[in-house]
Parts: sequence; C-alpha cells; structure tokens
Amino acid sequence: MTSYPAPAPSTESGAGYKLLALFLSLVVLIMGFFGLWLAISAQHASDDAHRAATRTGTPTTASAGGSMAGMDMSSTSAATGVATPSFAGAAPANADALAMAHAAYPAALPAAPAGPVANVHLGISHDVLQIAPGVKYETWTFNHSVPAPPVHVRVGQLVKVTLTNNSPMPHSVDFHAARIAPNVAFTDIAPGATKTFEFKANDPGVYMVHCGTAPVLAHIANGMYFAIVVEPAGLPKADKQYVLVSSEWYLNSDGLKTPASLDMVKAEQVNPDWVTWNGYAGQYKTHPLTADPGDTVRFWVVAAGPSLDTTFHVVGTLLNRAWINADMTDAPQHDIQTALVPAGGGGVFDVKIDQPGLYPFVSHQFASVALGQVGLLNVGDAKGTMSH
Ligand SMILES: [Cu+2]
Repeated sequence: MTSYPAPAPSTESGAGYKLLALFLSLVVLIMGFFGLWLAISAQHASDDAHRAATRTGTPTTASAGGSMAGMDMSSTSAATGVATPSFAGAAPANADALAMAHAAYPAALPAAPAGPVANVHLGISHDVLQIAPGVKYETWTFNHSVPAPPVHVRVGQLVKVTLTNNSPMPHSVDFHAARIAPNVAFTDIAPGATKTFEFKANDPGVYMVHCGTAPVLAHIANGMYFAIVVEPAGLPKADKQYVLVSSEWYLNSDGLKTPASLDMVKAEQVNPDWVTWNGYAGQYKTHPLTADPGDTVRFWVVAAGPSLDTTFHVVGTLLNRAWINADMTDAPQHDIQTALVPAGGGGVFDVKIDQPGLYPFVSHQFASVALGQVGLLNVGDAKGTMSH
C-alpha cells in the first residue's frame, strides 16, 4: 500500500477549519446549481419529446401555398429545433401502378454539340414534382426537372451559360467544372433577372452543377443540381452511356395528399426520407437501364448530396475501369468493387457484362438503398425483376 503523508495539522487550526468549511459550502452550492440545471434540461427535453410526439401523424403544414414555402418551413422548423417524424417509404396503395406509369428520368448521355461553343440555357422555377411513387415535393429546379437534364460538352469547348430566374426568390448557379471567379459568375440573380457568363471546359470529367445561394443546404436539398460531362478525346469506346445523379430528400410531410417541402432540421441532421438516382426513388427498378451482353456501359456519376456520399457498386460485376473522383487526366483504375463518389464530386465507371441478367446498381451504403437508391441494369433483355 502506498501511504501518503497525512495532511499536516494546522497549527492555526481555527483558520484551517474555517477555510475547509467555506470550501465545502461552495462545493454544495455548485452542486446545487448543477442539479437545478439538470432538472431544467430534462424538462426541456421532455417538452421537445412531447411536441415531437404530438406532431406525429399530423405533420405541420405551415407551408400551405406560396412558392417560398420550403424556405418558410425551414425557418419554422429550424427555430423549434425539432424535426418532423420520418416519412421514409411512405406510399399509397397503388404505388406499384404509379411507379410503372412514371416516366423515368432519361439517363442516357445526350450528344455533345458540334463546334467550338456549347450554349447552356438554364431557367429557374419552383415546381411540384414527384420524388417517389405518389410522393409530391415542392422542388426548386433548373429547367423544371430534378436533376436538370445533363449537359454534355467536349474538352476545349467554350461553355456559354445563360441563367434566367423565373422564380420568386434569388438563386444562382455554380459549375464545378469551371475555373472562374465565383464572386462574379456564381452570384445571386433576382427574380425576373437574367445573367450570362462563360468558361472554357478544360478539365475532363463529370461535375456537379448546383445553386449556390445561401443556405446552399436548402437550395440543393430542394433539387437545384445536375451533371455536366466534359468528355476528353480518346476515351475507350462505350456502347451505352448513362448519367446518374444521387441525392437525398428531407420531407416535412409524407407528400401523399399535399406536396411536402423541406424539413431543414432533418437536412441539418442528415436524416433523409428518400435517397434517389436521378431524383425519383427506385425508378430504374421498374424502368431498367439496358445493355447488350458484352457491351461496355459507361456510368457518369455525380453525388449531389446535399450531404450523403455515394459508394457506387454494381451487383454481379466489377468496375472494369474506374476514373476515381472523375479524374480523367490520369489513367483509370481497374477492377474495383466499390468506388466512393463524394458529395459534390463525380466518378466515371465502365462495366462490361457478358452474362445476361439483372444487375442492380446501388450506393453500397445500404441505408441509401433502403430509402430508394437502387436501379437495375438489364443486360440482354432478361425477364423478371430483382430486389436488393
Ligand atoms: Cu437556389
């Protein structure tokens, strides 16, 4: 046993005991305050829980009407600091029929324009769109679509952007493919205004484009993003090329009867209700992308987020070529099982599948699959379906 010397008894014992008594009473006082603080915190937590519980099943609809509803709701929700309940997977009884009737977002890479100039016209508006079978959402869009249709240019082309704001609030556009002063090119434009800027597409890859107006979290979460492919010369030939944009959605209601809008608390907490390829949950399960056996299929992938990364994986094969981070100035890596596409980043992936079948493409962060981020590549007109 270690023995410590006993405190030397004070020769001025009276003063020593008074000091000790003072110290002990201070400790008691501090503990008392701490206890009081704990009790108050517990009461607040209980109130919050009660508020959350009373909102369950009757989501707040402070957003009724008004195209700024998403913004209004976000401030209301953020002010109380309480997220609405989860609406993950909410679906009407006829969800399967609605999924079949849904016109899938065209994933095929469009042709790049000929000549030295690529004109890109972007109209901003606020539109109610479906993000899952029967689930309506008050989106903010470029060209009335989430994502906006992809843009395809070739390295060396001059990209001339014309941005028109047809919405009732300021917005902007930020091209990750551009090397340009953002305080000039990416500034907000007022409702009704138009601006133009241009940049030379010198860096090959696939890039995110998004609205950069504050709070960017809200503008991206509401749907303001798309992909631009800057194709270099001399790529290996691809038989099929598809553009996939991943993103997640944060809903303040289930969106079944009236459109949902943004729950900013859920967005801040990265607690999504839906995660999608090209803006609509599971659309390529009911409307698979297609290829023939032996085709080289090239996926141009962007993770729009706003906050989730995508770990790109094709079930049943490997990524024969993988341009990680969409860095196409260097040679691709080969035979990768899963490739990270970070939020705000891209990746380019070739697969070559000889055996006919249904090959799911997913983010291997499987929470995202559970919330809708899964599609099928049908090789060789295979029959049936495949869940994953
Ligand atoms: Cu915006």
